[in-house]
This record gives sequence, structure tokens and C-alpha cells, in this order.
Amino acid sequence: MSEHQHFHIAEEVAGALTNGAPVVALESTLIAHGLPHPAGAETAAAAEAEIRSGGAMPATIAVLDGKIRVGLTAAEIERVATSGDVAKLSRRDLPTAVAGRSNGATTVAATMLIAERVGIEVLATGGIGGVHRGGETSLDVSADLQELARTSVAVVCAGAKSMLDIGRTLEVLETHGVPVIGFGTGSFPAFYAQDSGFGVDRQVDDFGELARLIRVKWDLGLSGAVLVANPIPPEHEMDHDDAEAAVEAALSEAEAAGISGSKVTPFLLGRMAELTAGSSLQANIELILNNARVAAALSVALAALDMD
Ligand code: PSU
Ligand code: MN
Repeated sequence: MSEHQHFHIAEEVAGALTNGAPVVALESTLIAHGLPHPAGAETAAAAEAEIRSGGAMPATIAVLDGKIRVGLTAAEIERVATSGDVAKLSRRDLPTAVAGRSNGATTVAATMLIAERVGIEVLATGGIGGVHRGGETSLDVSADLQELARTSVAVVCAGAKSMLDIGRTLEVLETHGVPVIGFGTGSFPAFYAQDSGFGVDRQVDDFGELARLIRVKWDLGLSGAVLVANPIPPEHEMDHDDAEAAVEAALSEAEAAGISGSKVTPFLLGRMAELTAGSSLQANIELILNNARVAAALSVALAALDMD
């Protein structure tokens, strides 16, 4: 068995990669488990459209019938959003899904490792996983952090949700040598809000400089990600107290219901949307589209660097 028999790269994505044209990978867990239907499929399509209008090729990644698909059709995105049998796949889960010829949506971690394997350098998501509150005893630390440590892809996110322990998440990233760059900001964003109260390693304000920093890291032989923290646009930011109250409520419900492992994040996201009467959902959609725009421009800047 060879590796490539497990992959299916969409024709236009393969063409872009061959030509050294800009490509942006998109994760699919947010489609299947992060946003309620039909927001998942609609947001995935809108994010792809943003990337195309930014001059880059979108490649949404998921596993369907055991094949790792890089670049999904609209019908395949719909399948990821609506089939009841789409598992949440992180690094640990990928071999089981492929060997079992089953379906799954990829987290940031799994999307990163697939992107690196096929030569995609930029990934857009909503927020990364991190150290959960209480993670110092539960050891619930997202595999996204390990992947950021080892896999060379630039990940554009709106920070990490305040339902995580943002301080400890940043400590783990520092331990693993992952540069955390604030795009146009000196503070690490908190997903629904622009500012978590924690700083970033460095603020960068333009795409050329950002692309150069990323290229230099990899040229130095320093494998692993660069995390690009891109705050939600101010007009879509949630009120801090409203968001915090909903986070607290969702967390205690999760604990009372005994939710653990990979089910924690989807549970919290769903309850947040219900508790905030959809305003967290609207914020979530807007920050994903904003990250898609920044990721497209970054991938264009990286491709332009290579022309010089
Ligand atoms: N954060 C969000 N929405 C999401 C996720 C995170 O705001 O849908 C998903 C991402 O795919 C992320 C994953 O990679 O949850 C992290 O899950 P875990 O904590 O189980 O590693
Ligand atoms: Mn977890």
C-alpha cells in the first residue's frame, strides 16, 4: 500500500500546487461539529468564496469513504455538514477513519498534517484548540498544540476561546517554539472578543512582512507552525460580559453532564450559540470569513516572495 492511494486531491487544487500558486487549506470540523446546520455548509462555501476573491485556491479537507480529500465539491461539503456519520478526526483518529473507509471532519491538527503532506503552507480556521480550563489536572490539552509544534503550516485563527485557559495555552505554545504573531494587534484575541488580556510575541501589520517571517522560520530549519492571531472585526465583537457568562454556564453544564474528550468543544460551542440566542454563532461566522481573507492574502504574499 502506498501513501498516495489514500489521498484524493481535487484537480484545480493539484494544478495550483503544481504551479506554485497560492492555496489555503480549510478545516472541516467547524462544518460538521462547530456550527449548526445550515450555518456550517454556508460558512464553508462563503469562506471558499472569500479565498477565491482574494486570489488564492481554497482546499477544504475531510475524509470521505476512507479517502483523504483535499478540495471538496459543494455536494461533498453538504455531505460533511449533514451526514450523521461524520466523526471528528484529530491526528489520533485519522488512521482509524481511513482504514475503516469511513467519513470524518478534520480538526486543525489533522488538517495541518494533511496540508503539509500535500504542500499547502497556509490554513484558515476559526479558533485553535488549546489547554482546557482545569487542563493542568484533567490533561485535556488539544492535539492542535502538538501539531502546531511539529508541522510547518501557517495557521490563521481568531485566537482561542475564553472557555479555554488562554494563559496556559500560550505557555504551551512558547514551550514548543511556536511564534504567536498578532496581525495588526499587540494582544492575543479571544475568539468572540478582540482582546484576551494576554499579549502576542510580536505584532506584524502587513502581509509581506508576515510572509517573510514565516519563510525565514522554515529556511532556518525550524519546523512547526507560525500562529497568526487575527482578531474578530470590532463591529462583530461580542460583549465581554455576555460571552463570559455564557462560557461559564456552558462549562458547568458540560461538567454536570460528564462530557469529556473530543466531545467537549462541540458541546460548548452548541450551548454557547443557544445561550447567546445566536449572537455567538454570528460572531463565529464573521471571524471565520475574516480569517479566510487574511489567509488568502498571506498565501498570495508567500507565493510572491518565492518569485523574487
Ligand atoms: N474552535 C472553534 N470551533 C471549532 C473548533 C475549535 O471555535 O470547531 C474545532 C477545531 O477543529 C479544533 C478542534 O481543531 O475543535 C479542537 O478540538 P479538541 O479541543 O478536541 O482538540
Ligand atoms: Mn480535548
